[in-house]
Amino acid sequence: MKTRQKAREDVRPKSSSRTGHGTIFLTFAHELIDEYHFIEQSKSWSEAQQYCREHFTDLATIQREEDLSRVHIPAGQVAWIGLHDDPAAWFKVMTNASNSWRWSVTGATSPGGFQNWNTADPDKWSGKEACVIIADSKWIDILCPINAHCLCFKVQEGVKQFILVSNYSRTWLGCQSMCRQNYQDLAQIESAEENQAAMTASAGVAYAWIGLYRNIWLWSDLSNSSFRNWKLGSPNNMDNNEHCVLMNEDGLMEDDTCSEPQSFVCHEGTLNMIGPWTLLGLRTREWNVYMSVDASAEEYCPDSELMFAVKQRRSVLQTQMRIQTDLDLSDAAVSEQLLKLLQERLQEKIPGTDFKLRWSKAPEKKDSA
Ligand SMILES: [Ca+2]
Ligand SMILES: [Ca+2]
Repeated sequence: MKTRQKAREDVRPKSSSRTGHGTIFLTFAHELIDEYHFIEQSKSWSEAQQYCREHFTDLATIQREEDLSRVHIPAGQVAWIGLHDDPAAWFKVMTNASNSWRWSVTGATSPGGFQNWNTADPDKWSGKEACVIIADSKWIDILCPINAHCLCFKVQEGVKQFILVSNYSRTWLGCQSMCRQNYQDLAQIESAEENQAAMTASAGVAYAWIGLYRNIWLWSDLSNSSFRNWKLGSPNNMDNNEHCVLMNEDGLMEDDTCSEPQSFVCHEGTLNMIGPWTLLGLRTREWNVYMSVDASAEEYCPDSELMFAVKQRRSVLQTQMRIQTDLDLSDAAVSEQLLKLLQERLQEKIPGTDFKLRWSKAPEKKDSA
């Protein structure tokens, strides 16, 4: 705290420039920059997850291709990352996990949990099967881009009706689009009676798409990153037992057996923030802007960069900054211009972050310096 006080004094604006300054609060949210840590210890995927959650934020999430340059896996080695596809979420069950089965019409799983899987399914064969057909009443997961007949549904006078469109076959997405245009959606089947009706409607064909699908793979920190960088031939779900993802030195991903002991990559959300009373360089002939940051951060590093290091699970952090300026901030045009300048300056100082700035309420004038 002592060093912090010193840092604050060193860069505090001259008293003359503070005369008549108003103080306002600014709330900003921005994406944390992920720092990656390669851990050379042999652990199963779950053990690695636990380790990362204890020591850092979580197993690594890759948000975008640029992140790969900051993950340093030694040559010839592979390491677990946060991507996995736990069968407890989807194997013959309907759960609320985001990698579980859901219906096209609701985007949600069946509240009643009704399912009628074929004995051998869902097996995620080839590591890629994420859409469902009905074949003689049984449900089978297959590859979504395959062409099949479409079993649509609509609700008429409170009764669900299933409609098989004859002489027409498309991929799962193609059928979804056709069903949505002409009926309600691809078939949603939530009880034994409805399954019987769906079977009757599709009796003329060997199999037909129904509305069941899932987003296979889920990040350990529940991030919604859609970034995938599969190695050629991956995923392949060898022996129906590969539900966790390894990455190599080139950032290429493959699925493997979760219990296999491997090195791993953790990530840590880190925020670099400009410290107390740092002049942001917003200096014109007429005015200066200084800002301070409310010290809710866990750690303060009073080095020359005046950096906060914050460990945070969420990827968006909200912080309040106090702005001190002799500008008339009650003037909307002025405050808007200032916001824009601050945004540009922060983006310059902390590249790769996505700042969203907005003004919040102005508290009563208080000289806190
Ligand atoms: Ca299958
Ligand atoms: Ca594999």
